[in-house]
Amino acid sequence: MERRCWSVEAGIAVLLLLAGCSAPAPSAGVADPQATAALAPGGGVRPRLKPADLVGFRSLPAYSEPAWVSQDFVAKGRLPPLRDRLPKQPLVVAAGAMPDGIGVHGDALRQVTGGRPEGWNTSAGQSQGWGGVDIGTLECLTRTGPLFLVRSDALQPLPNLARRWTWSPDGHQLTMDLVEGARWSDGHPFTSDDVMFFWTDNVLDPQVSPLGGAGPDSFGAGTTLEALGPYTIRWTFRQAFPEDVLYQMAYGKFCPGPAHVLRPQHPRHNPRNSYADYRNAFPAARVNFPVMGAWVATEYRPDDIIIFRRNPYYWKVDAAGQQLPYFDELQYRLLGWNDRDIQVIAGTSDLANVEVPGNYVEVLRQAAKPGAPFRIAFGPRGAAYAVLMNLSGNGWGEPDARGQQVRRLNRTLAFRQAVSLAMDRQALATTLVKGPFVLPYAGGILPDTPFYDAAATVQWGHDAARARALLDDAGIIDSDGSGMRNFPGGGPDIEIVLTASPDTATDRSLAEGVQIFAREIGLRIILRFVGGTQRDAAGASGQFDWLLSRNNTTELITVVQGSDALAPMGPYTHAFHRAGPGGRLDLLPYERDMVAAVAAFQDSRDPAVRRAAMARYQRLSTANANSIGLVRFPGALIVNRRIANVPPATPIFMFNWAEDAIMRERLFVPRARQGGAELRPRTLPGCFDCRS
Ligand code: BQZ
Repeated sequence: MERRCWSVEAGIAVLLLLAGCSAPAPSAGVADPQATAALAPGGGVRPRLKPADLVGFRSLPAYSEPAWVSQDFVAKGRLPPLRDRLPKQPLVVAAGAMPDGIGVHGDALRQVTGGRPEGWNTSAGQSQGWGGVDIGTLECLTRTGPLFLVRSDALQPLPNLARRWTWSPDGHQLTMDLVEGARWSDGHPFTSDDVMFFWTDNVLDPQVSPLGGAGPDSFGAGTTLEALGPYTIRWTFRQAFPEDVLYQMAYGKFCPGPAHVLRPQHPRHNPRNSYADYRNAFPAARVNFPVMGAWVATEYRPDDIIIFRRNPYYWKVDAAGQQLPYFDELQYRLLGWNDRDIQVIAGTSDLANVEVPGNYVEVLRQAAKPGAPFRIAFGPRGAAYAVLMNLSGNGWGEPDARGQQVRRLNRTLAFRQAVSLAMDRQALATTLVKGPFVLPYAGGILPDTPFYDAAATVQWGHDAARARALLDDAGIIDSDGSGMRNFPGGGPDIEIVLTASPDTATDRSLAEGVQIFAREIGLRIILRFVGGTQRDAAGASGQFDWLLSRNNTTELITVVQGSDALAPMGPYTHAFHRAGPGGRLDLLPYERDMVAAVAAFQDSRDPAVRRAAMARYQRLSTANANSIGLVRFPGALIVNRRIANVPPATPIFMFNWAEDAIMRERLFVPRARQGGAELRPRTLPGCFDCRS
């Protein structure tokens, strides 16, 4: 799958060249990562690896850890020897895929997030503050972030907590072997009990909604899961060979939490607790919460910082047997999203996804300065904004009378088409940043995916006059002379609430732009700005008329991962059309056809059939203005130049965010450049529940 990064962005390349920051000169000791990857013509990365070139499982003759761990902990009997902390066959991160080769232990990876941790119980939906915080602590059955490096003919999720899997001859059962001997960061064994607790008491429990939105239908309607032993699980599917389900078992959807800590708080096992008690039982202040990830939160200062220290039981090593991660410490300063870019520019942070177009020119200008502490690489246009109209007509989100009238409009084809025609996407793009970064977005799957079909994509363009005519013909008129259109049947002036996040300039500017262009066709839009998790909650519970949404999930850019979110495949899977209180989905005819197209895609293993199914989906989605696409743009990863092993031109978002795609456990700082960044040197996580 050739990823088109730069050719289209010739303009950007020109700008980069103008800014003279195509590839800042590498500093001593750090190989120029650009030089170590086969670049596709026109820049970007030519995926040339197979999954086995990235990770594998085997035992090695010898293992090693940072010397201070052996001296201060193992030698003093405070920790078992490394070999007893590792699985029989640990996950080995292959050297061949390490741009700068085998690394060295030490130092701190410094990051910033604009989010705030709610707590550690992601199984019950708590966010850890985004920005890659949870990606650093969670591990999932499979892994997909690094797949941007994998050849399309070898594309499949990487093994992770599930180290291998086999399909039954009829394809209705998938047996998975878990990593035998892996342990949580408190030393407790990881087994199928953790997987089954996550499945039974979280994914399947209607009172729990795990972070990432996994639900009973996320793995195919009617799917069951059982444990065959402490290290073997078996899935049973109605459909034969639903191979894409392996993508669903990666980050966001199947990252089990520690059952030995969570179960005692779950109402099914502790009747004294309510579901709210269960969700909130592990606030951010309760540090040392057991994880399977590379780092454990050991210190939390609200609105200031979360300090993480290396997980002494981390079950991954490099090809030389060094226990990963290389970094002994991970720091997350709790600031604003804009600070994330600024801190990397200033050299006081190491990594950021530059995703606010308004910052691009300044970041490029800074990157071009001689001695700039960071390097920059733009990826494909994986970010896109759209207006999602709530399409439920039977009560999802319990709308009031006005809200119900808005739903009726949203479910009217002419109304959606008119709103789409009213949007001047080029003007919206230019308000975000001048230059060729931001392009109009038609809605549907993104042009940078291999399943994109331009001929099947209906571009609505900008035509306010035609939009007004469509509304007039549909009887959506100004019936009281107020100058604004009224709800049909002589109702009051139409008022529609657009829910958006105040977190970035992009969200604010696009929301205001939508309001202006809607007014031009006589529609009054009221803006409601609600922050990160609140906005996510409004979205998940259907309490919105219209939602301004950035594609934070992978289905529009990969299709294979999260395809269940492309259309309302189940009563509770879709972002803007879920079942009402009765549990029934009131699909519109074109939605039923979209569901059929996605099902045809999921059910087939034939590339031609899958491409045709996606073309049908794309035509239905864009012709019916299923979502009102606005703009799409590339993001850029900026990395401090002291950091080694970052693959060149890593997309900030594709199969997962860059924080996963770059495999942070294998990032390192060459010995000669280490020093002084750690806040809690030579310390390890403490016990979680010292009281018990
Ligand atoms: C990346 C990401 C890692 C969530 C979040 C945030 C939440 C959404 C989305 C992105 C942030 C960063 O995105 O913007 O660059 O670091 O965290 O998780 O937007 O509000 O709910 O889906 O991932």
